[in-house]
Amino acid sequence: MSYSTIHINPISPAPTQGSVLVIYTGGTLGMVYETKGKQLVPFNFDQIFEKIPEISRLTFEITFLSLHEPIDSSNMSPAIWVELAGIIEENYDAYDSFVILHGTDTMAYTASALSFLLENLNKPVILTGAQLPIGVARSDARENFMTALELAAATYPDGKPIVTEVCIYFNSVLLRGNRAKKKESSNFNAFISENYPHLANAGVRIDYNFPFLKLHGTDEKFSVHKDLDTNVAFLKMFPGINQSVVRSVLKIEGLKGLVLETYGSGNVMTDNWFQNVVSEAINNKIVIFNVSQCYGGRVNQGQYQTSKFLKKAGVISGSDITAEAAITKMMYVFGKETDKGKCKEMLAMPLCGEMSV
Ligand code: ASN
Repeated sequence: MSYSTIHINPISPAPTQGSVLVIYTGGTLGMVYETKGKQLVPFNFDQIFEKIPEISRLTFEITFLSLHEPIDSSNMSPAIWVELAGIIEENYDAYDSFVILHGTDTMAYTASALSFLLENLNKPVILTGAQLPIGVARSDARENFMTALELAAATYPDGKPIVTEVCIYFNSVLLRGNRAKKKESSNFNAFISENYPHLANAGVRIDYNFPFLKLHGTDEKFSVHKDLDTNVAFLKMFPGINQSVVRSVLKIEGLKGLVLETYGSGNVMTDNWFQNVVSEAINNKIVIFNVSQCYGGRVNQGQYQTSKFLKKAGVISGSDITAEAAITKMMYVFGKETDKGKCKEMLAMPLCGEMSV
């Protein structure tokens, strides 16, 4: 894939403080209304700079890089996640921080995937986007983008970055990327993080929630994992789900892992047929990860009778992980490990702050 780049040197008389690489993937932020087809489509990223000229007033160096073909994030894929991780790897030493402009629809999946792929990350990777295109008068693009840049460039007095993890910045809040969920498509507050506090609130000042930020890591070398295994699936429980649906999903050829979206604190129906299908699947080496349909709270297998058998059968508790982090974690774990026992161990413990135990 080829990329286009634009460098922006600050016009401010203040000395430059650091460098940010902005990677443009598409999304509403950079879309225009195509009158012929009456639809929103991504446009070329060099027009973004024209729309936010105040970027040149920032006191750090910004370099723009765009995917050759910007996409609506509904077309996001594991191949592009690996590509994004590769871009960060290639540019890791040359830049102090990274901002990814991304559509909101799958931003939480991308943030989760990158949090696993970017191993021993010690620099900010901040995803942002918008609910309204940048050219629209009431667009949220300008504020989201400008503040994401400021957050990415923020350092402690010793020059170390304040943020050293993959985050989403949107509508005044900075969230841990693998704890975020898109919950809103009409209002500007698109993302929530029910099970982990905001990392920062951007009002007149930017207030960091220091106890909850990932600490600057050890000196272990930054590396990028590039193999994601997509032999995974979701199965969402609902009253009335029938045997053939459950059986068909668990019989998918090559299936290695299933994220079972359960009720409340990890509960499911206790019908014999359901218990048998789950046990058979586990005997056939399919890993089942129990994730709640609730946005807040956590899975506690065994708290109710309706989750006891899952624990007994060997279903892994997802604790308070989001569905987005759970499915991408499975792709990562199966791409990294072939031993099913090790995969289960990795799923059950937090790898980069995605769940509490
Ligand atoms: N469909 C758009 C996208 O995810 C939605 C947005 O960015 N607000 O690319």
